[in-house]
Amino acid sequence: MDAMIPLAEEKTRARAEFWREAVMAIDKADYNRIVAPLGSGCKMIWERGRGALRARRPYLFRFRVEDAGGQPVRDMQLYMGMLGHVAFVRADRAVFAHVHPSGPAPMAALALAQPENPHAAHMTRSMAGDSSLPAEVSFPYGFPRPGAYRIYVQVKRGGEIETGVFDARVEN
Ligand SMILES: [Cu+2]
Repeated sequence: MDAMIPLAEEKTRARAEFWREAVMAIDKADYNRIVAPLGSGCKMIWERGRGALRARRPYLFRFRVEDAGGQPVRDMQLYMGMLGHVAFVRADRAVFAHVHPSGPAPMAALALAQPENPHAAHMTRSMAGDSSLPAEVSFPYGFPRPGAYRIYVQVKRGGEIETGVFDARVEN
């Protein structure tokens, strides 16, 4: 029984090390990543453009969802009434911003929001397969201060919520 105690401690320590490394791997920021893997071979591309990101400037963050063959996906769905949701989180958690897409809602979204629309049934049927929602979503945002940020972009496709994760270094 006594011999079991150090062994158990050792195992606990090994497990703690493992989790610490796993968390560090996830937490490690990659400021060059503009392609985030999604399910079933699809990917989300951050159309970041060149140039540094600076604090207190307005930006439009654009993300495109492609299938395994590099084509825009055709099965985007509204998620809680939106084409997407994004969270900008500063590494020290001092900033957390939940942002929604800008601009007018796409036509399909408007049609679905009005049940009395005579085309609603038709629209619903067409959305099951080839949705007419765009495979690109953009969000207006300005970082309030410099620092390291992580960007979580959520979209819905084929009934599944998918999240693309990106990192941004914001300069003064
Ligand atoms: Cu939202």
